[in-house]
Amino acid sequence: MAIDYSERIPNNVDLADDRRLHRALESWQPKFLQWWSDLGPDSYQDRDIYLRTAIDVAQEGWANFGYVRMPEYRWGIFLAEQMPDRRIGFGAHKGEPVWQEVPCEHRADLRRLIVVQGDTEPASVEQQRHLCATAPSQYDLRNLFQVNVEEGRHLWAMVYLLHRFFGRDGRDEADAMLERHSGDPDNPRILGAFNEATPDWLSFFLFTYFTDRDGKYQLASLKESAFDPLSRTCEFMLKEEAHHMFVGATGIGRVVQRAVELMKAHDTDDIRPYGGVDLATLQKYLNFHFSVSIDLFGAEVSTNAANYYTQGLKGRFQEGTHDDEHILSDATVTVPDVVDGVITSRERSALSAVNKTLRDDYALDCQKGVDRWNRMAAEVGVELRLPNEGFHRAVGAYGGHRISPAGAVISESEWDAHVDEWLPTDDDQAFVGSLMQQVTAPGQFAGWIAPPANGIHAKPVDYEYIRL
Ligand code: BYC
Ligand code: FE
Ligand code: FE
Repeated sequence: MAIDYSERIPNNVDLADDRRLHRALESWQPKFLQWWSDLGPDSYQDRDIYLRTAIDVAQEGWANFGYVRMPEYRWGIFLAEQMPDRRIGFGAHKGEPVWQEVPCEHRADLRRLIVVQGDTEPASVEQQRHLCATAPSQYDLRNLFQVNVEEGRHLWAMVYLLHRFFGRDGRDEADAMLERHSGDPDNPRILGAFNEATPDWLSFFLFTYFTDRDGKYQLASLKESAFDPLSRTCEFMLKEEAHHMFVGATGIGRVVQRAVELMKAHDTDDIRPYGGVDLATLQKYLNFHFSVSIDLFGAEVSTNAANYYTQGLKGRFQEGTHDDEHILSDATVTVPDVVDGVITSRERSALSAVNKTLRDDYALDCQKGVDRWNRMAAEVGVELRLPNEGFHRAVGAYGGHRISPAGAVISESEWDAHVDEWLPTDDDQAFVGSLMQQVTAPGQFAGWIAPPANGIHAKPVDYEYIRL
């Protein structure tokens, strides 16, 4: 279904036919724009940027590329096509028709899931606000802005659901999305990783690789929802999400490529004097981002998650591909436990452990990119690794324990003695910060990162992605 761009709020949900909803969203729109101007990218707002805008929700040809100024980006409401006769795929209501309205008894839980999801979207824009001052190239700067406008659109996606289906509470929640702020001590974002700083581009690439990938897995689980409008909106969000993870995967790949080139040219691991990110430092950054991202999956054993599953609100990753009854009535899985200073495991019902199952799927996906980077790193005899899943954790079974990247339970004093080898130190961050010099001439790249193999949308790498 094509999207009507003559509307002030582009949409494919017949907004014009619902006067009240239309008015409510039109009164939220200026608050969003004010937020974007206050806490979105802190410069370049008046520049023409070569951006992709969704114009259709079809499989092919859904996006249009052209120059837009960010405040004029057409943020809108796009749901994937409704599937005729779609049935609930799991849980106690399996086989029943999906819901087009919110059943009373599931209202609180659905609202909570939508609010948690929605909260992450503007949080990431806030976290990335200052990066536009230190971009390694015009190509990268454009990608940052693409990610930012789409995260803004993802907020719109959740705000639509709140306004359309949750009445006054929903409108209040939509307002609160613009009132909590990343890292605000008084009114922080809901989930941990979204209150961390993204101070430099190395962090940005790791964030889009690891944290946007949590987005992929959470959205994919919500796409299974019995609440059809949520399912359809997540399906379309996932399409946009692919590019965010591409930015991360190729960004880190280019950092590794440059590091390997410098290591070979100078025959040393210590490439800092030559302006490269040494792979030991990259490993520490990776340790940090992986650990805070796996915290986003919640506790391994969660009654919340079990209830969401049984009620049909949130499924597993690609629920349809699981070869079982989709009820999880007597299946068990092993979950980790830390007992007397060792990591052990115990059997738990698969139903109570759906968070852990999703996290395992996620970790396997994370490993794929690491393997790809390692093909380059192998040329210089280096191997990057995901740290043990217990390393540097705050949530779930590992929370409150000290665990090394290799998976040993250690004491507080051992932790203190080694933490500087495992997580970025102030010095590491200062060094990475010192590399972050703005490069904006088309086709030019900062020395710490290799150019990409291809430009955006079949344009050359030295294309004028931003009219300066
Ligand atoms: N930080 O029962 P549990 C994205 C809370 S990213 C702080 O295990 P549950 C994006 C939890 O809320 C995708 N608090 O939790 C990426 C609960 O609180 P209550 C975002 C945490 O509910 C990049 C309590 O601890 N989407 O889209 O099973 C850029 C007990 O925990 C954390 C979603 O998250 C934490 N890390 O699972 C832009 C999907 N973890 O109830 C965008 C929606 C847990 O005791 N959310 N808590 O007050 C969910 O499905 C679930 O809420 C969670 C947590 C998976 C997050
Ligand atoms: Fe998003
Ligand atoms: Fe994203």
